[in-house]
Amino acid sequence: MYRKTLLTLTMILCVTLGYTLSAIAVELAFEAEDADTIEAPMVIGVPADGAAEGGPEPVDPSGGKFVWVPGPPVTGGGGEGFMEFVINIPEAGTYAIWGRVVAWDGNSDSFWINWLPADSDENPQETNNTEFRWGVAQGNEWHWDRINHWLDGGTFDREWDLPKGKTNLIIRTREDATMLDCIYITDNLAADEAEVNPKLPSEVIPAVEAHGKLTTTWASIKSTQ
Ligand SMILES: [Ca+2]
Ligand SMILES: [Ca+2]
Repeated sequence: MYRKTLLTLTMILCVTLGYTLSAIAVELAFEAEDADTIEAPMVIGVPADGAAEGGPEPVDPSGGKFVWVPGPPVTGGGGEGFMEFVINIPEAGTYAIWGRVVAWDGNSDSFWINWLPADSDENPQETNNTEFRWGVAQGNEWHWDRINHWLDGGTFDREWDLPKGKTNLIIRTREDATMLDCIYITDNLAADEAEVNPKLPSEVIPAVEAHGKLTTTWASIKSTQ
C-alpha cells in the first residue's frame, strides 16, 4: 500500500514536472553551417580561414564551423549571399533570436534578417530597409548577441509573432567577414543574456526527445511494480 502510494506520487510528480518544463520556454538551436540553403559568396568556414584573410582566428566554433563571406573587412563590401533556415515552430508565440557571432570591426558587424511569415519577404540587400538590419556586437571571440533592429534612430531588440508550423529565417550578408556560428531561438524575451542563457545546438534537447525521456521514466517506474 505504501509503495503504491509512493508510486502514484512519483507519477504525479513526473507528469507535473513534464508540464512545468514545457511551460518554461520553447527553445531551438541550429548550427549556421546546417542552414537549409547557403548561397555564395556566403560559405561555410573554419577558424583558420579567418587568419588566412588577415583577421583573428576565432577558435572553437560550435560544431567546428561557421558561416560568413570570406574577406578582410572592407568598406563597400558585402551585399551578396544569404543563408536560409526552414524552422518548424512548435507553438504559436512571440520569439527572439540570439546569434553566436564574431565581428572584427565596424566594417564586419552586420547582417540583414527576415523571418517569414512575421516579416515581409522584401530583400533588404536591394531596399536597404533598416527594419531588417542587425547591428552585430563586435568582438574577435565567439559571443552571443540578440538580433536587433539597427535603425537610424537607435538599436532595439527584435521579436517576432509567429504561428505554429513552418517558418523561413533568411540571414543575408550586409558586410563581408561577419561570422555566424549558430543561432538560439527562444520565447524568453528577456534582454539580459544571463537570464536567457542562450545554448548551443548540442545543449538543446529536442522536444520529441524530451518527451521520449519522460516516457522512459514512466516505463522504468512501472517495471519496479
Ligand atoms: Ca558596420
Ligand atoms: Ca557552428
